[in-house]
Amino acid sequence: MINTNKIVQNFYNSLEEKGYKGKIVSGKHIPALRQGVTKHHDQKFLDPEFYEEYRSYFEFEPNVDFPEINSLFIISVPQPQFKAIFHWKNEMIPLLIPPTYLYGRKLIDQMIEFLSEILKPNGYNVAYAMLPQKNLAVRSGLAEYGRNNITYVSGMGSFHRLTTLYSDFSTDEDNWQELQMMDLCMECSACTRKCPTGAIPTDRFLLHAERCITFHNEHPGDIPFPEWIDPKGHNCLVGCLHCQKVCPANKKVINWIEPGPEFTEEETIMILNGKNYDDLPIKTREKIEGFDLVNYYEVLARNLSPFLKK
Ligand code: B12
Ligand code: SF4
Ligand code: SF4
Repeated sequence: MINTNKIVQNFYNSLEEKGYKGKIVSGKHIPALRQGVTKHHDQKFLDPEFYEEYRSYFEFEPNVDFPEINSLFIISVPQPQFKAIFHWKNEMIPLLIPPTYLYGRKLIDQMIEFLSEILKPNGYNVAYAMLPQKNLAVRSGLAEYGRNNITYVSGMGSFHRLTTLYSDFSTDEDNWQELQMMDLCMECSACTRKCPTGAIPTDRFLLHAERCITFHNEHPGDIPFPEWIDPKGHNCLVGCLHCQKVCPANKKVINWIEPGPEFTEEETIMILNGKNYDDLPIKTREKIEGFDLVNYYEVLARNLSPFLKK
């Protein structure tokens, strides 16, 4: 007879040992997670282009190798910023890469392994879930929303990566609560004021995602930035840190910066000229692969250009 309480306890103990945090939610809430997104679409609160682009990020009727999804495990892992350096015209141009951009796939694999080690010996299965993770994290009580629409986990601020896993493991444990904004936000609007594009609204909670710099600098590299973005607003190689840097809830993590890749002037020129990735020298490719930046290679030329003097 399998003792499910012992398995749940083992999950929480293992999280603590590793410095992670997590929660378990019943699989029955998947339709509510879907509704959390579609209701904003139905009310026309989501930009249509944004909605079309991102709906494929979610799988609300997942295909898994086991008969039933009984539980969702959501795990949060602390994440640093990385500093990339580009040599250009005898100057060093440092550019931050915000938390969660690097080593994403590696972390997902680690999370699958982490949970499998707990559940598999007891005969349960684990699969990667594509669900709206901030909503799930806040519903589960693992995180709270900031006014900037990013989630905050106690002790990690917003510098963490969320991973959700499905399982056929069944337990009475079901953490599900109302959406929650941090108390700190009640008396604060620093992020709203700092956002260079007005993406964080003053008249509603939901972000104007189509105005967020991240939406535009993650787009394929052949799509130029819209003219309404002030070039001075760009602040990262990819993504944007303005609303996280200014946030008092990030005081403890804001200086956590790890060294990222450093590109010689010759390499910077190749990147700016849009050289095909496969035609880059092997040393440059190794550097990009070593930092898990391959998926972002094609946005680098466009994203770098506002920072380099002509
Ligand atoms: C689409 C997407 C984007 C889009 C849109 C962002 C957005 N806010 O929706 C773009 C490209 C702009 C983007 C940007 C960023 N993203 Co993003 N993104 C996603 C993705 C794929 C889905 C997010 C989503 O569900 N959007 C749909 C909207 C409707 O959901 P929501 O934002 O949770 O909105 C809910 C609230 O508004 C709530 N609500 C409505 N009214 C009210 C009122 C109150 C009072 C309250 C409390 C709540 C509330 O209801 C909404 C829906 O349920 C997730 C990965 C995933 N699978 O979850 C990553 C993810 C959310 N992104 C992430 C990150 C890191 C970022 C950036 C910080 C990247 C950067 N710049 O460094 C920025 C942050 C921008 C911002 N201020 O939000 C992380 C979040 C980490 C964290 N700490 O929360 C995720 C989880 C990826 C990951 N695995 O690490 N992202
Ligand atoms: S800057 Fe202020 S309002 Fe914005 S998320 Fe942080 S605490 Fe909340
Ligand atoms: S990531 Fe940048 S552009 Fe997007 S909401 Fe935050 S400050 Fe605004």
